[in-house]
Amino acid sequence: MKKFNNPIYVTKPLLADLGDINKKLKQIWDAAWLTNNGRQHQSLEEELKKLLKVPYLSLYNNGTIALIAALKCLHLAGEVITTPFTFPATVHSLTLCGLTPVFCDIDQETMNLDANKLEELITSKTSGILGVHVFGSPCDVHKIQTIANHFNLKVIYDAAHAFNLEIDGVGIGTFGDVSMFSFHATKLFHTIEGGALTFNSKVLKEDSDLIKNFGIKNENEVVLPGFNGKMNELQAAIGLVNLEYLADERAKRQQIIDTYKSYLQDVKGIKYYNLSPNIKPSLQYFVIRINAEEFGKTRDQVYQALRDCNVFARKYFFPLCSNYPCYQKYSSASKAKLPVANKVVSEVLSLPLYGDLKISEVEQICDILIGLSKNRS
Ligand code: T4K
Repeated sequence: MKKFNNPIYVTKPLLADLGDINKKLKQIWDAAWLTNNGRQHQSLEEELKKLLKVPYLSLYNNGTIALIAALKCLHLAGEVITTPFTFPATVHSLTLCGLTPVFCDIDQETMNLDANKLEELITSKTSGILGVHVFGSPCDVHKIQTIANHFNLKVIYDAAHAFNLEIDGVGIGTFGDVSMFSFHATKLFHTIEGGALTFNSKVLKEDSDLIKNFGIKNENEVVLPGFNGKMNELQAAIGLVNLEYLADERAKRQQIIDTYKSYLQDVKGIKYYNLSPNIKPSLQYFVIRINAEEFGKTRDQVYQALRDCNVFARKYFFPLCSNYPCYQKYSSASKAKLPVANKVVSEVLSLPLYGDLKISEVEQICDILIGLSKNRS
């Protein structure tokens, strides 16, 4: 197997031309306005509203703080049903807001909350459902909403992986009460650190803008307890510049994903999830699932073999949130109640995906994988 001379990471941030960034920096310097809803911030909000096809959007300094703000704006209490198969930020946000996470098992194919298992977890203490469009595969938004309406629950989506995702031409950020997007450096669209909330309700947008600015309404009024969740002008400027690269980055990523798929489609024991044609993909991750019996090697063996070749794939999202020591006390975290999630988390591997990745490098990664499948022990 051919080893790479330099490390290939799971992602590499989009690095815009420094000349373009300097032009934006000059505007910021000229305005002498660095944060607190400046011009760059206002422009980015407008641009993203259009791009994501949402009526209201509020920028944040990172996705986690945005999610915490969303939970606060919705005044949730008691229990919130969520997925164990996600980045720590999702479940920790609930805990940090004094809410009790109730873990629901996931769907075998989409790896999202299994909407068929939600109802049995609803109690008199349940106030909301927090779904994650994991790896940019959308949750069953219609079924979740029907259940939420029936039981009078709020719906929040962690759309950290779902930038630009659309279902039948409808922006993913319009489903549920609030959606959170992450603009971290590792995301296709980024502001280095950053995030946003999207809403259908003007009132929620106003509350969000207050909560991220200490609850300050004007110089004479502080109307609610808030914190500092503001995106600054440099972050917003990076975002505006990066938007100009979005179409090109998406095209390159689509080509990389197509290459992975064409090489791996017939490899026994490797599968990947295909989105249905009515979905515009986020192109954020390319995740394979390894069936150890069919492939002849476990996911961990494949992960190690790739590392030995200088390819740093990631086991997102291992370990499962329900298996963290801080969450084991909850009865919903028991492995017996989450059989699908506990199985899926031992199969997944996120392969390198970023616009700068050369097609020849993708082919080399596929050759390594194919070589592993042939060399069965
Ligand atoms: N909800 C979900 C479902 C999420 O996935 C996330 C974040 C959040 C909520 C929270 O949103 P934020 O508060 O972060 O906005 C990374 C990201 O830091 C994290 O944002 C992301 N999800 C998660 C899936 O991936 P790590 O711990 O894997 O990052 P790290 O530092 O290991 O970076 C991954 C690889 O990227 C490195 O191996 C190399 C490369 N890299 C990374 C950085 C930061 C670079 O080449 N350059 C860089 O500057 O979490």
